[in-house]
Formats: sequence, structure tokens, C-alpha cells
Amino acid sequence: MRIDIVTIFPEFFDVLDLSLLGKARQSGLIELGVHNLRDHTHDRHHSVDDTPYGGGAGMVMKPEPWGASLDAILGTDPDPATTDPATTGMPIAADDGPILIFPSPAGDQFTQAMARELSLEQHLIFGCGRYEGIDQRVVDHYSQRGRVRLVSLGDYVLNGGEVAVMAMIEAIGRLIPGVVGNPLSLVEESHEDGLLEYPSYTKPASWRGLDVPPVLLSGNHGAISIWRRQQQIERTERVRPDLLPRTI
Ligand code: JDQ
Repeated sequence: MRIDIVTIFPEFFDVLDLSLLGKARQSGLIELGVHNLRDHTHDRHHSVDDTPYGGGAGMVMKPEPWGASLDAILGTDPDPATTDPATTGMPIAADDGPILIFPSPAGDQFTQAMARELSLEQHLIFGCGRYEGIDQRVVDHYSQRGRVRLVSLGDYVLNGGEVAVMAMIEAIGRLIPGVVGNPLSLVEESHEDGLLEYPSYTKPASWRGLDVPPVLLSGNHGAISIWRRQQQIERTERVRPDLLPRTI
């Protein structure tokens, strides 16, 4: 998978070299490009923001640097539909070509199901807004040319898209085959089967007066499976009943 990020804080993503995804990049499973929006400004102050039409508080990100930056990335897309100079700027098929993702409090909620879908894509481009957001025409323009999604990390307000993109890349990246060592661990864990995880324990068997549940020391793998499933259901009923199937 190819991932491009446009941001005014490219250093924010340096940490991706160290994390789980660093290995995936070294092995070529994930190609990452981090692009500074200010590289596509031409005024002496490298301005990326301006006052809002209609008035109001704060600043809005100007469309021109976004257009120049995103066009440069789209020009390198491996898909000929977006690379061919004769077709660049023309509409592309709705089900191929890169997906352009803008984190936004007004977006669709990011979920494990969305992470799963996005992990199957060849090329994701993330646009990190700041200030009060990006001029609406950027989303409108690229929606005319291809697939664009506004995605919310959750119902709280961040200062910009960077933290949301970091979370999404971590959730998506680990679903790419080969990025996580043990593929079984992906099916077993929270949200993949709609239930929360069962509690885990390791040595010692007794710690500060707290014992590991005896069934886990029994060697009875049938009993262990049943106990773990029970724990998942109890935990989910207690803290996330909304995840359980509705019983009319
Ligand atoms: C931007 C902002 C609108 C404050 C600017 C760009 N889930 C989620 N929460 N917050 C964001 C995403 C997010 C994403 C991009 C952003 C916030 N801001 C700040 C924008 C109203 C208020």
C-alpha cells in the first residue's frame, strides 16, 4: 500500500519510522510519503491560511496550496487513470484510484470495519487540515475527480487532522497481511468478532494476593475456550452493550 500525507507539520509523522509500521516500510509492504503543504506556497511568508469569507473567528486554509500539493501526489499515482497526462484532471472510476481522506469532526465515524476496508486499498492520501479547516472547494473539486471521504476519529474536537491520521494509519497498517507477525491474533482480538477481548494473564500465577483464574492453569483447552468466550460476553454486556446483537 502507498500512503501519502499532506500536512503543515511533517515532523509529526517522524515517529512512524520507529513504530510497528517502520518494519512494514523497510520490507516494502507500506510506502509512505509525507509532504509539507508549505512547499506549494509561493508568497514570501509561505501562507497557507486566510480570513474566512462572511466573517467569523479564526482562519481557513487556502485552496491553492492544497490543489498544487494533491495534484503533485496524484501525478505520481501508479494507476494510469490518474497518471496519464491526457486523463489527469478528468473523472476517474468510482471504485479505483486513490482514496483521498480528510479527517474532520463532520466526517463518517472511523471504525474497525472502515479500517478493514481501507486496508484493501492500493493508495490512500490523507489531507491534514488545521485552523478552522480547509476551503470547502478542495473537497468539492477532488470529489468531482475521484473518491473523497471525510472521516471523524470520534465525537471530540482536535486542533487538526494529524492525530486522527496517525490513529487511522496505525489501525489500517496492522491489518495489511505481513505487518503483524501472527495473523491469528488479528481475528481473535477486540472488535473483529464484535466482542471485547477476554482478560489476559501471564506469570506469576499469584501476584499481590491476586490469583490467575484456575481454569487457565488447568490445561483443559475446551474449558479455557468456553471461559474466555463467557468473559468476552460478560465484559461486552457490562461496558459496551451497544456492541451486542439486538434481542428485539
Ligand atoms: C481539523 C477544528 C472544525 C475545530 C482543523 C482541521 N474527530 C475529529 N475531531 N477533530 C477533528 C477530527 C479535526 C480534523 C481536522 C480539525 C479537527 N480542525 C480544528 C475544525 C471545528 C473546530
